[in-house]
Amino acid sequence: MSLDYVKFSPGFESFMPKEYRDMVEHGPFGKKTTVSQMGSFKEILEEHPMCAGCAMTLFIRLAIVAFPNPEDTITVGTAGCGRLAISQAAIPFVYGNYGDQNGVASGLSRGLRIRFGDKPKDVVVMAGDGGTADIGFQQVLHSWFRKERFTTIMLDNEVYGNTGGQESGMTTRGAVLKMAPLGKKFEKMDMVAMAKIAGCAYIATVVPNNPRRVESCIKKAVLIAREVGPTYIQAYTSCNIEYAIPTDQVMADAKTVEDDRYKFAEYVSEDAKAYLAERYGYKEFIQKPVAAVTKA
Ligand SMILES: Cc1ncc(C[n+]2csc(CCOP(=O)(O)OP(=O)(O)O)c2C)c(N)n1
Ligand code: SF4
Repeated sequence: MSLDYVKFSPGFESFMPKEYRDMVEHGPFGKKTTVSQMGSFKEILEEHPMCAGCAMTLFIRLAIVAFPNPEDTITVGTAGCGRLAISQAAIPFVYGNYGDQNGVASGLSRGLRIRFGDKPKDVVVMAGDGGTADIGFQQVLHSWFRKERFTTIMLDNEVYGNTGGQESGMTTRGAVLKMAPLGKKFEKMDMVAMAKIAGCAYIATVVPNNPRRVESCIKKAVLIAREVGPTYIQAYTSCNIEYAIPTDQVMADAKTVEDDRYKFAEYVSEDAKAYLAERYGYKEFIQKPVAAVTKA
């Protein structure tokens, strides 16, 4: 997509559905909108068929608001709950076989660079923990080792939510689920450590409670992936159905889990810091001049 598509063909404005007119007139395309303005503009994702109170949906909504150039962004997903929401968004979504999202995104990202040259077209993968750490694991890891320049977001609800509660590699040890009644026997996989080993230029762990933080992580990850290297965000997005979290407790649960074992952490490579400072003016990464050492 591009801004050329997000407008009316001459003479057709009055014939377009209201939803479409709202999107053209009040949507975020070509503007700088932030999570703090939510409620005052037409969002790219407004309706979805996911369970009431699902934290994954809130995270996906925040992530899409945070895309630096939504009109030039393509999302890639796979089987799992998340795609039910992502596919409702008014930006392109590519959906392949279960687990092949990072392979698809690799080809897409390379193809877009050949086709559009210097004009950034951002590719963002959003997939569940099963799709990322289990079934798609090999493709995820290899895309990172190959230094494919796109963002991978794991929607980590620590279970196969869409198929009724099987354990995943990201389920914590001992967790009892509908289809893991004896409790998980192995540790939660350390995908952050693997992302570091594989050379991701930006890695963050977040929960959806802090929208500004989510926004900041997504923006950095997408910008860095344009030129520096692969980026990875791991988001705790609880499944209130499979973990029996009352809907009014979903955010409280996220806070407890964040304090306990899902602390916010961010890794930015030195190349990525320099890039964000020089290209996008990130003050926190501007190198301070080293004070001259004077000999006595
Ligand atoms: C090749 C293949 N195997 C199995 C499935 C069935 N399937 C659909 S979603 C899913 C699990 C999804 O779990 P996860 O990736 O953690 O996402 P969540 O639903 O929890 O968001 C499975 C096994 C499938 N669609 N395709
Ligand atoms: S099953 Fe779980 S992850 Fe899937 S939509 Fe429902 S609450 Fe969200």
